[in-house]
Amino acid sequence: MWIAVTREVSPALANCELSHIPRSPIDAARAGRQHDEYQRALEALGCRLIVLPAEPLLPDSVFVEDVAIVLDEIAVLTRPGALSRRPEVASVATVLRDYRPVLTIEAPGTLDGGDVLRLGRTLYVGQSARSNAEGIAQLRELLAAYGYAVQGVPTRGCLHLKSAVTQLVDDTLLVQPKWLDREPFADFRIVEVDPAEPHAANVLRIGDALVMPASFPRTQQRLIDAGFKVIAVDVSELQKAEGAVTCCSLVFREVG
Ligand code: CIR
Repeated sequence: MWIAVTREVSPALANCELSHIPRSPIDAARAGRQHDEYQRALEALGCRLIVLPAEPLLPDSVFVEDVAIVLDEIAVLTRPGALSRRPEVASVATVLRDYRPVLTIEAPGTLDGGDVLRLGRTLYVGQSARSNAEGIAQLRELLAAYGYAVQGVPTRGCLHLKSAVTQLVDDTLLVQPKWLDREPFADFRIVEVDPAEPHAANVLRIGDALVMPASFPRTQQRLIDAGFKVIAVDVSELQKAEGAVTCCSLVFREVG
């Protein structure tokens, strides 16, 4: 029912891009074991995995979410905001072409998939340091023909829009209120992260389950209390690279 594209952790992970957290030593082998656990969680939730081999020269390449947006009808290859990440796109494109017609964001546009939150037929896109106005305008133009609206959303103090907000269920979002304004999401019910866990807003919804980092027990408890099924995975080494759970996969429906 679901396909999840992932990529093995690069042995060069410690040389990753970092924007909002300090650099600390990263054990790439441990990150790889945690990534395995993450992949097993996705499989247990019914995903068929397509695993790309590690890219020794591309430190951030495990974070495949940033290089494409996959919708039911189409996939859009991004042009990542960080120069070091642009060579990650081609190999993911090769996989996606088997499943969707593929469109591309072109220079001077930049866009990171981590900035794109699809809620129904609207794609909310973070106006972040990674996704520029030209990239967002191109996405709007590409997707209009497929009946999707694209709305830019200001973010502050975080890497991507999905650092600050992800979807829990159709009408409910998990939000870090310090990093974005609620106004664009006024029609949704909001669950806030626990204030002691500022990075906890990034959860990966697969069917009726939520995959989230094990390092946010307070927010996890809030979600359990609200009736959600939560699968917690230890991704601590990937978090040191400013990654979390949505960024490590491209999950989409197997259609046709
Ligand atoms: C970067 O700065 O690009 C990586 N170190 C982390 C990317 C995480 N991506 C995501 O959350 N979508």
